[in-house]
Amino acid sequence: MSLFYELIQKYDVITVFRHQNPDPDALGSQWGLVSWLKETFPNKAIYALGKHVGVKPQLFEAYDLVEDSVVSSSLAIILDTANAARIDDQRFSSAKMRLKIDHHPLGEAYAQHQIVDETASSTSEIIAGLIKEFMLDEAISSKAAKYLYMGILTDSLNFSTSNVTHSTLENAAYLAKSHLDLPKINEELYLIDENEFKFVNRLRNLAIVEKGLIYAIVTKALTEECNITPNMAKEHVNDLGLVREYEIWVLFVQQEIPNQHLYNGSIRSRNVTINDIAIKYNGGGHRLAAAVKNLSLSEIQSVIHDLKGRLYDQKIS
Ligand SMILES: [Mn+2]
Repeated sequence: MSLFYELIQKYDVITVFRHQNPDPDALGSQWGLVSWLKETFPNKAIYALGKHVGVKPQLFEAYDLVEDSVVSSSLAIILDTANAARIDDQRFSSAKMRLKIDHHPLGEAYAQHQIVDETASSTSEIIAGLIKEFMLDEAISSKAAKYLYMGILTDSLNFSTSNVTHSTLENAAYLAKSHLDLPKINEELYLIDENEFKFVNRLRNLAIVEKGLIYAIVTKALTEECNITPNMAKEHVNDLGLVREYEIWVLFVQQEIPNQHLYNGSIRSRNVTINDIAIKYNGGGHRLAAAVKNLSLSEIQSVIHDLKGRLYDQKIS
């Protein structure tokens, strides 16, 4: 019996957590797992936790309000989160038993059990694989499958990142068995509105290019002017990554915290490792896709300096 199945069997109350500022992989793996658990184990109490609103909240359900006593009696499954501090709802630590399921490297062991596959392109892919095995390839509901498929599609940038493997495609193919409307899912995820279109045009114009690196600093004034949130702005980092000459692309977005002027950043790279640099600036992530947090403008300049140094080292080695 697999660890996943064994733990689920054992607990009648299951709480499912994911990271703060959730992206579609965090939300897709959470809602995919929660929906499937509810359908498969109707006698168990299953809850989705975490109050942070992510991008495209309309594509997911509203979180559950859960009493402390429920959390402490539960099996907590924490998804897509490398370190404990980033879990959206710190009550996970009071759970009777904890299981971490993740694909981030260099993670922290905050649960008694973990299923971590650093080679997986998304957490949704890992969940789909676990469900596929449990279901012996029988299709699941289209509702659960759609959530997981959205997570796989977005974290793998439409099956284009270097960690996409035969198993990514097999798990996605398994989900597609549930009669998914694939073009509609793409529209729901990727069509942008006029405000975002206006923002992307501004972004391209304000970006600064230095050798093989392109970066943009997006102020609160700009997101307000374009009528979009900092989280929506952040999603456009890859609009800077389509140019052959730019090997690293970075988007810094000023946060909405009153009386503070700090920026969060998303760093992407085609080949050169960047997550070790991100760790130095309140961040972390995958080898080629990482994030940094709470930076001043002068710290931003030192991130850029470090990244340029990395590109330079690579060229001379
Ligand atoms: Mn992920």
